[in-house]
Amino acid sequence: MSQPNYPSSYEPAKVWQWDNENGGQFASINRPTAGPTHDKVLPVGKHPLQLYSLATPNGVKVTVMLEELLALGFSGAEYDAWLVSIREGDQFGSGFVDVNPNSKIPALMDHSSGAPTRIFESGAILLHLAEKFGAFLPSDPSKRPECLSWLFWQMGSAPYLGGGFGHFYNYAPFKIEYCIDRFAMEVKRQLDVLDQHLANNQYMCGDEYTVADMAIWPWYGAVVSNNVYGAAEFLDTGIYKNLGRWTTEIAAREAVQRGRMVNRSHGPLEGQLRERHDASDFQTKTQDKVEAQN
Ligand SMILES: N[C@@H](CCC(=O)N[C@@H](CS)C(=O)NCC(=O)O)C(=O)O
Repeated sequence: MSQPNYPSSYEPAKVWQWDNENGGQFASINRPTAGPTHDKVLPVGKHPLQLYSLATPNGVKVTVMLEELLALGFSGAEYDAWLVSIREGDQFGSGFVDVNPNSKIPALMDHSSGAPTRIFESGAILLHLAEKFGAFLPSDPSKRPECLSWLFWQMGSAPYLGGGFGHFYNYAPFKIEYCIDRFAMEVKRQLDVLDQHLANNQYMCGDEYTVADMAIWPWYGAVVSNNVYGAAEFLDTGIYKNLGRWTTEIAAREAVQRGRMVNRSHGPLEGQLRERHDASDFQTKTQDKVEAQN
């Protein structure tokens, strides 16, 4: 066997020091401390639910859920979606930090019951909405734990996909074989977990489409359809046939297609609805139309 390419010139210092120059393309937003960097009041719109987010996989989970709830006829799920530009550092504004002390999208304020309530972490937001509306989470005690298990599986697994594999394969300033090998191995294992499960289940929790699908699809569906990291070939995702079938099936849902557009500020202009304040915005406020008016 050939010897892997392990660079050995780096020796960790006794105590780690923050070198801002060393942060790769996220140097401007990454820092080793928490809390706000500047004062900024968050806008509040007219709907009960105020979402502060961006159309990354973590953000899309929530906009898909809200659009699915609205499609089912839950008018209480009407929402204003405000764009949080994480590359500009909006997540460190004082108002945003008040809603999420962890400074990450998505973050939700629920104004519908008494005092406004904050919810952060996409899993908590999905669960809050599922419980609030009694939808997309089985109530049957023999099914609910399975759904919660997959929901929390996503929360624990995706950081290896995004922060591990995606970072070192796509974003790191140079390729480190050890890191890419380690995380490619783990991601392929996760893809196989999903593929084997979906061989015998239409959705993550059997025949019912739930918050578990909404949490998992934006990440793992995106890898399979080559929408993140450009790694579908490298990971040979075509071999995961059941995962591919599920990915396509979910992508075809109208609410999913709408949810993907909300707070999107990249890609084709007609697919970007940077802010959403009304259902009609999908027809009138996509970025191609906004720019045509200017
Ligand atoms: N576990 C969190 C992860 C959220 C997260 O990592 N959000 C990213 C975008 S996908 C973010 O806001 N990053 C900004 C930063 O790290 O400063 C969740 O599921 O909500």
